[in-house]
Amino acid sequence: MYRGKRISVVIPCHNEEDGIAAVMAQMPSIIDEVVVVDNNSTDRTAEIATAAGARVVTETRKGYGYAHKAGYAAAKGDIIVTMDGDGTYPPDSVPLLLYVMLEEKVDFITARRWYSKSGEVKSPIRLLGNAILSGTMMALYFKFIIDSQSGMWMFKKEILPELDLTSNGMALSEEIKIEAFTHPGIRCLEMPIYYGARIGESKLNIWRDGFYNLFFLVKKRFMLRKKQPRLRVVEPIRTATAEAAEPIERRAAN
Ligand SMILES: Nc1nc2c(ncn2[C@@H]2O[C@H](COP(=O)(O)OP(=O)(O)O)[C@@H](O)[C@H]2O)c(=O)[nH]1
Ligand SMILES: [Mg+2]
Repeated sequence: MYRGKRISVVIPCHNEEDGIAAVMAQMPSIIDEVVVVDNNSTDRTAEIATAAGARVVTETRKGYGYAHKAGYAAAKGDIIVTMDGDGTYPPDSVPLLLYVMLEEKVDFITARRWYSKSGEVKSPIRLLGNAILSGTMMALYFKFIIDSQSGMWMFKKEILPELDLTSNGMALSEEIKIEAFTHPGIRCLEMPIYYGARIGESKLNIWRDGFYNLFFLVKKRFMLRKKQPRLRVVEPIRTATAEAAEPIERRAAN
């Protein structure tokens, strides 16, 4: 619980028995629940996650996007935070990101992998792939997001119905950022975080996922629907005479 908001962490996992316990061990106390989405694991991911205090939900349709969407549906919190089950994203940074989210009245924050505390450097091919994908996303959508492929973001659950998430695979990461950042009624921010060394093997198929994500960026550009500003509930101004006034709904100014 943080400032009256329940906080859920959603972690998609496909065979992360080595990483998930380490990630769980670092969860700060303000986290109300951790939802581990077991995506067709053949190892002890579910068992280890349960023992570490996570609620495990099963998604049998294989894919990062399927796993995320199952996790969002199961999460009970007011704010959902995502990260991988492999030790690369720091649970330690959740309190700071939450502080900024509530202080600045932001609805969606994506975490930019800034540099590794452990000194581990990403492979040149990953860095190049990331640069190409993020550059393409900026050019196509005119949004300044440096790390389009980050797996850590957080959002207020109330905005979920506004996000049109069509990807069932790795492209969900870029898609959710596009959907949020291009929405006129959703306030977004990218914030830097440290990242750590990966525990266990990467599940990414660099070439296949890389090219598919590039193709998806272009396809999505044509599919992107113009969205209306969000309906927000505006509290009435409390005066002595207007005590009993009902909340009124109106379209948000931005
Ligand atoms: N690639 C992939 N990852 C999945 C899938 N389902 C769940 N995951 C999890 O999603 C996270 C991201 O995958 P990962 O291998 O870490 O990709 P990377 O961070 O780009 O190296 C990990 O926690 C995976 O276990 C899936 O079908 N494909
Ligand atoms: Mg990862």
